[in-house]
Amino acid sequence: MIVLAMTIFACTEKHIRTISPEADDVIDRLQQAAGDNRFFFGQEDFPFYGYSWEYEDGRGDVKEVCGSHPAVLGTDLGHLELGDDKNLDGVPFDVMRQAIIDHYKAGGIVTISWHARNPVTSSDAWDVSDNTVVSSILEGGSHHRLFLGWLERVAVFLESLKLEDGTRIPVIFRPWHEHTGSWFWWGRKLCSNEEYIALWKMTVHFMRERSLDNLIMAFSPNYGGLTRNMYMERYPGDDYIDLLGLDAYGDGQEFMDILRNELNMVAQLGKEHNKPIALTECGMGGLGNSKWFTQILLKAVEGLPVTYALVWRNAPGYLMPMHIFAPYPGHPSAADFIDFFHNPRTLFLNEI
Ligand code: BMA
Repeated sequence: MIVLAMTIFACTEKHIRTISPEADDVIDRLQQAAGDNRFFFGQEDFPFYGYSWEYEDGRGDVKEVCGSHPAVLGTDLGHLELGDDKNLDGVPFDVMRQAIIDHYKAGGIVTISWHARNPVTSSDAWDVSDNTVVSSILEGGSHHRLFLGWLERVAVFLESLKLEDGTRIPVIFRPWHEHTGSWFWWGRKLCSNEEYIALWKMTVHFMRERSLDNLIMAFSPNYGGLTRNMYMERYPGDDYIDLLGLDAYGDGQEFMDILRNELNMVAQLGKEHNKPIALTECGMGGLGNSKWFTQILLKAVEGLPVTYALVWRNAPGYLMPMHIFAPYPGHPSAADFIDFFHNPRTLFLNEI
């Protein structure tokens, strides 16, 4: 009773957390995997392009290496806020919607991030030249109205992710990520703790007012020098967050030791708050270590209840030759990746 009274006190009725059975099922599947000492493998943008191809139905670098697509499809809404028909990496939103539907129908899990442009300077998400951006989009701020229009476009897209029978596809939605760093306009040095939390609450309330109960909200600080206090000081609260994440890029023993330490801390928090935990982004840019998957990633999560690990995108080589996070056929780490695929702990699309 006390808990219920506090929840109602914390938000108005239309803002109360409701979650669809399908979204609840995803949370259960995540927890179940961790309980079985397994985790889902994911990659950003894997159905859209790879190192040497773009937009060819059914293709995927990971699939061409090990025979299965990743279990988790990650993608990004950046530029949707502008009303564009393609995202910041050139993915048409119509193609994205169809890929999300197909992936969900095949049994996969979907996660979406949002590299929103800077609403004050009109530059990109990485424009950190102005530290009043978050305050100016909050209620009463000069750009609040503009920003509500951006949230509206995001809500319309998320609402459009449904099956023929109208069932909404559950999505692990991960806005305002890596806020413990200061490289996005919502980062640590760019706004106060209170402003950051208000941004989250405004985002979640907006989606709840649109009755979007298919969202599993993910919190994902960046790894490195994180104390428990730093992880939690901008936490919007258990009523706003459904999954505790960590973004971590790197290689080598020191990276692995720090990562294990911080994942341990996140695991402890996950237990205390009863939330699944995940490596919401990870990888080694350029994949220069041909054993990264078995010697770094597998070892970093060993014995920890990490529910999924998502590596970043394999950008087309002619655009960004070093922007590779999973092998393609012929890549030096392909053999190691096949071992990773066969490891009983990893879950790919063909196993679910
Ligand atoms: C970054 C890079 C960028 C990309 C962005 C959003 O880490 O991959 O090239 O635009 O993510 O996907």
